[in-house]
Amino acid sequence: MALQAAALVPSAFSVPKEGKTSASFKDSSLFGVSFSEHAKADFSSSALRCKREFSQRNGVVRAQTMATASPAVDVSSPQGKKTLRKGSVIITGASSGLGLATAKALAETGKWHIIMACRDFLKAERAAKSAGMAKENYTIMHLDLASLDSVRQFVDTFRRSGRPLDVLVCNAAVYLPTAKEPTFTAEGFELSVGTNHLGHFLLSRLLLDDLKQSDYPSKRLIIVGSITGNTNTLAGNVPPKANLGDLRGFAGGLNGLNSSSMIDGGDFDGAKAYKDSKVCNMLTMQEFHRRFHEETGIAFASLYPGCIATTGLFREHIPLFRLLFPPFQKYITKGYVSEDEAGKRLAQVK
Ligand code: NDP
Ligand code: PMR
Repeated sequence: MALQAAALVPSAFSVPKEGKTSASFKDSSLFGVSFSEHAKADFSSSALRCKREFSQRNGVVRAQTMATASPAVDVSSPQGKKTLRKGSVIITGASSGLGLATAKALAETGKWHIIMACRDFLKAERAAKSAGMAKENYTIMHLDLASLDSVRQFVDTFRRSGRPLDVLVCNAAVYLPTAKEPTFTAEGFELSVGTNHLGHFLLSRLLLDDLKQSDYPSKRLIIVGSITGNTNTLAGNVPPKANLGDLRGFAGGLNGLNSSSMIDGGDFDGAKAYKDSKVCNMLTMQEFHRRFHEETGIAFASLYPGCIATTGLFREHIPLFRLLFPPFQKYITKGYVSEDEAGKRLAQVK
């Protein structure tokens, strides 16, 4: 049965409703497919809990935690009023585009500490500075979503920082529409699905425990989706259309060796791989919400921010596309939004 992206999420922010997904899900795997031993090994939350308990017994974490481990609501303010501590939010891919604009918008409120999870430390530092973000409002931590080891290391580093986690924003992505041949992540998955979906899937799964422990009034996990993955929209019907098929490529490991590099088992198409990865992002939030919302109190959602036609996402596209795409979206589809506006939208739903 073909798994189409139709009617999965509305094109604006929404908390997904339960029970709308037609794919079948199993406990230790996503979409009923065990995608790799690498990923599976770390999905055991009990192992993680052991690790954490171990590191907490070592004074290092405690020492670093002192300043930040205060409860979300502080009742001991001088005026005896209830005050809320700063929220703590991780944003992946905060070194440019939407991620940076969101980080900036949140920093400007003075109510958030932003952990910018980026693959290029220097670029992120420069970006934060040029966005005018005050130093005390952000921390940059290395994360390369194209390596599951890096995802695990990031989670360890984050935990050692002693900061609580109140909101996770999975924003980073790559789009490779002109690639003739597939490229691969460190573990050998096709790069767009590997980065946009599998990297974020592992990150979300590992950080679920941390989010769960947050005492912040609203704890959230947001993934940035895309209208182009929704086949119930005009934009989603521009070929190549997202389609996960019967997941046979996924089942084979997306490695392009003994299996296809595409989820549905077809020939490689970079634009389709991106759209498929966004469908996976949106489905993941629906399924997380169904499985974990009641037990954890975390709100899981995906958001389509509008068409931010000027970002680095289109860096691999042909020059003519990059020239015409912004005016096309501004004046013809009217789907265009600026980076600033999209950042404010995402910051509002954090
Ligand atoms: P950008 O290219 O500006 O931002 C993408 C970010 O992802 C960059 O910071 C990039 O890092 C980071 N990134 C890429 N690969 C990795 C990796 N392996 N590990 C860690 N970080 C990585 O694009 P946008 O701001 O447009 O995209 C942000 C999100 O918005 C994406 O999820 C995209 O799918 C979504 N979106 C965008 C739309 C648009 O019109 N632009 C429309 C709908 C959704 P670096 O700076 O180092 O390259
Ligand atoms: Mg699309 C009718 C509205 C509409 C909207 C809101 C978008 C958003 N697009 C629309 C229509 C069309 N687009 C039409 C009619 C065409 C044919 C001319 C068209 C084409 C097109 C291309 C070639 N559009 C694109 C591409 C891309 O390479 C972009 C893409 O698919 O990236 C994955 C894209 C986009 N159009 C959008 C948005 C938001 C994108 C970027 C999607 C994303 O970043 O996730």
